Amino acid sequence: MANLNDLSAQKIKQNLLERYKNFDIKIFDTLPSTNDFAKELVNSNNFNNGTTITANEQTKGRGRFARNFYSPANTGIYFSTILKKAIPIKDVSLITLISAVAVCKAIKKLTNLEPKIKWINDIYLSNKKICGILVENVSDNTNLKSKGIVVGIGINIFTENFPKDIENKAGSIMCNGLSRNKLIAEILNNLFDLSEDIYNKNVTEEYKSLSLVLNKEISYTKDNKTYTVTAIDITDAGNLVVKDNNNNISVLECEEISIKL
Ligand code: BT5
Repeated sequence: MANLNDLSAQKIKQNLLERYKNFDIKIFDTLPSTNDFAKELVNSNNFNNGTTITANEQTKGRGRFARNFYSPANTGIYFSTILKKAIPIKDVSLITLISAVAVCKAIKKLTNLEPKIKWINDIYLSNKKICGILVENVSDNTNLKSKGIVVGIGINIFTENFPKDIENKAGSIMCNGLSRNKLIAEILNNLFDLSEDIYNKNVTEEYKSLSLVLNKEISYTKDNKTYTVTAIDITDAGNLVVKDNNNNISVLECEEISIKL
């Protein structure tokens, strides 16, 4: 089964573009959460642009809204990289769009598979979730701008036995010979290239072209009421525009949506 190379900072660096070769890549066998570790580094001002924390296993991997991200040893990729950028807090959500595009492009390049994005932060392959992204901001002392943005990415590569509650939803890339080191490097190359200009409208277009939800019926719950609507657009701010049966338009910012696959 798994043809996973051992995680290695040196091998990740070998596959980074020349301009990113000075990134500090830290590898751990096990951590509670690479995002927690990275946020501590930002809080203590102990980081550079591109400082990246990778763990072979996470014991408390996190998703949005304090949900768990299952992160068993050896069969996946769990890492957090820090963008040292001062951007307005309201624009931090754009980094989620960029990260999703970066992951899809890297997987396509190394495996020729074509993953899709389920708005806003999940990557799917063959209708199964293979990756989740958690972007967290640490603000500077003005509280208006970011000091460091932590981009956490978890990808199932050869994970086969998922816990009961996600066994119907989760999947893995399952591509023989895929190197974790190369995939991490390729994602970092894409992510840092794309984050040069977070307002680049081509990224939104690319995100839309990779969308699993556009023009599909989706449902979401708000204030204890469930709505079934059609997803019709994604704005440059990363919001999802939806339309109900009476052609009423609403804009979703971060609600969890579900889609029948
Ligand atoms: C996410 O949240 O999917 C974001 C996950 C980010 C994980 C990375 S790993 C490195 C870094 N360190 C961390 O601690 N986190 C980041 P969300 O959209 O809220 O989805 C969470 C939901 O996905 C769970 O409630 C489950 O239903 C499902 N899930 C959990 N583990 C999964 C897995 N391994 N594969 C697919 N789905 C999973």
